[in-house]
Amino acid sequence: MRLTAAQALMRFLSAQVVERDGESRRFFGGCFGIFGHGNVAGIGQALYERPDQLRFIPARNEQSMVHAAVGYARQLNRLGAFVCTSSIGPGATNMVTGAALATVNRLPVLLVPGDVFASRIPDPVLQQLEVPARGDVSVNDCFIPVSRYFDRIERPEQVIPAALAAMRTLTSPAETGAVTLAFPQDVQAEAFDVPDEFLEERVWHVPRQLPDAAALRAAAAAIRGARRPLVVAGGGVVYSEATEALRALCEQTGIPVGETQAGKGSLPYDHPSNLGAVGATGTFAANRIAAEADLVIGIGTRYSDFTTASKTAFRNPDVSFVNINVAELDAAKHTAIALVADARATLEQLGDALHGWSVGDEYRAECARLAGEWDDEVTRLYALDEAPLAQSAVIGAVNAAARPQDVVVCAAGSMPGDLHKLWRTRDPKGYHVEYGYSCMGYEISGGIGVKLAAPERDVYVLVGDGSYLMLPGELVTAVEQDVKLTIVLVDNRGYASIGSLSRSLGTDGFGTALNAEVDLAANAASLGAHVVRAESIAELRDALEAAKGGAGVTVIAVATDRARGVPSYESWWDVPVAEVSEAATVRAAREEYEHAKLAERRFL
Ligand SMILES: Cc1ncc(C[n+]2csc(CCOP(=O)(O)OP(=O)(O)O)c2C)c(N)n1
Ligand SMILES: [Mg+2]
Repeated sequence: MRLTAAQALMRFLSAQVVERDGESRRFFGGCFGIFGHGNVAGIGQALYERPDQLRFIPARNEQSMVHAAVGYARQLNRLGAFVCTSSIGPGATNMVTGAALATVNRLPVLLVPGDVFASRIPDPVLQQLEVPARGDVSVNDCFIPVSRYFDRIERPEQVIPAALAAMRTLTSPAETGAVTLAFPQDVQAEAFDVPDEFLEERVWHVPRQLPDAAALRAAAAAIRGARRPLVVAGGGVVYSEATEALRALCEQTGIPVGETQAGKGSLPYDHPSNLGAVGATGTFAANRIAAEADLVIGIGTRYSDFTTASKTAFRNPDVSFVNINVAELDAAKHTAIALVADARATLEQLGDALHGWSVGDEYRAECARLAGEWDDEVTRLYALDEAPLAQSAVIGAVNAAARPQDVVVCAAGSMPGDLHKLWRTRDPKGYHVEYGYSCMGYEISGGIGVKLAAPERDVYVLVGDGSYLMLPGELVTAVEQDVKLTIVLVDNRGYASIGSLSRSLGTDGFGTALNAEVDLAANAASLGAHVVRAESIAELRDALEAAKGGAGVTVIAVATDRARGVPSYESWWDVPVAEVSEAATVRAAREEYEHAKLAERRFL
């Protein structure tokens, strides 16, 4: 069949199916896009001609449309994705941040930026970068380090290998992330004879890789020999749908769990084995157990510096690691016994291998007691309700309003750390904080993606004033597409998180306050949201209740107290302090810093 390269790619993408455990679904939920001269006549034409093939959703900013695609993929445990199409030049480079976010978080998105003429005849086309020493470079080369697969489709028939490689990467649990197919604007519109088989439905099986038998035996022996083991549950537990298997293993063995940001929800918050968040934004329960753990079992975790409290969380001099991860890169971290394998399949096998073994009763009781004490602390922080409002009370009100299956979405500022500690997660897909890239501006668009993936869940977006100002424009997309969102805009007049970090480093919050009279709620209203201003917890509760029954986009604006943050609980984060300074505050902070750094480990 004779099709343009763009038509062939879009037809192919709409026919891709993903299957795991015998359940299959169409892989692409649709295509976000903004047209320009680099894609309007190619991909734009293909989508226009066959609107039934792939749902097209016009966006307002290319970065935020990638965030929406990421939100979608994460909500579906990477068994679904969106295509994002942009023009060349700024439209394309606007997607680079989104690509980095997807790749860092190991979440699939397919980016199709336009590219300059392959023929090179009109060079330089509007928005073309000219590199004196290279004819084959365009701004799209910026995608290379942030993509798990990159190709530039220089001839129409090259669509075939590029599309197949893209799908292989996107559906690979170990390799997934951003895939970029840079598509020169002339090639998009050129035709070629497309083999029928290329356009037929194609099923991509997502495997559950089993661990190496010797590594599994070694891991089981290490666990049997441990007295104070701790599971660190990361995003891989959730993506693999291993939460039930984890619960079964914890109940069988008594091993407690600390959760990373992406792994929060691995166990219900009130499970006696759940110590809550671990690391720099961890609970005292998880951090005390981590400090003395003799064996850390990392499951589906990248061990980011927040998880390890910059390698100070695990202080037992004899601590060792067992890692279960589909990615070899992660499995090998901290000189671990590496099980390069699917989390669920491995937990099931470990359950058998640990038959008859459990931790001591004293350790089990100590963990359950700490988990209970932590929950009391959450209750205390939720109950603070004097004005100006504490952020913890806002979290408490949203948590009380949300049903177990509803989803909270957040990404940057002081809110992610507070949510990590305080959100009571009751469903594995109820907590969605993007903290691999912690990208300000992710929140609203990420929320759109979540809602598109899970229309049956209500989505609560918590966004700071700083994050809101970065990318409010996608509110318009939510309004236009009638995507129901409840957005709580937490206005503390500036970058509270970085302000307190700055004060802790001796620099007095320099450059972090918002010093202009601006009305963000009015801004949200002008973009089509239904806006409510809440000045007390009672008003916030009423607004949340009213939003439940309503449709469309509700923005609830609350002013909070910048000075009243949730403390950190027996943890540390490595942020370097100036070695020399005229300020005594900086010198004091440096002294403390040098002392704290002594606790950093290498796990060799
Ligand atoms: C795109 C981007 N730029 C800068 C940062 C660094 N940063 C992290 S949090 C933050 C401030 C966030 O402000 P706000 O959304 O108001 O939340 P608050 O800290 O006040 O809770 C900044 C600047 C970032 N994470 N992302
Ligand atoms: Mg703020």
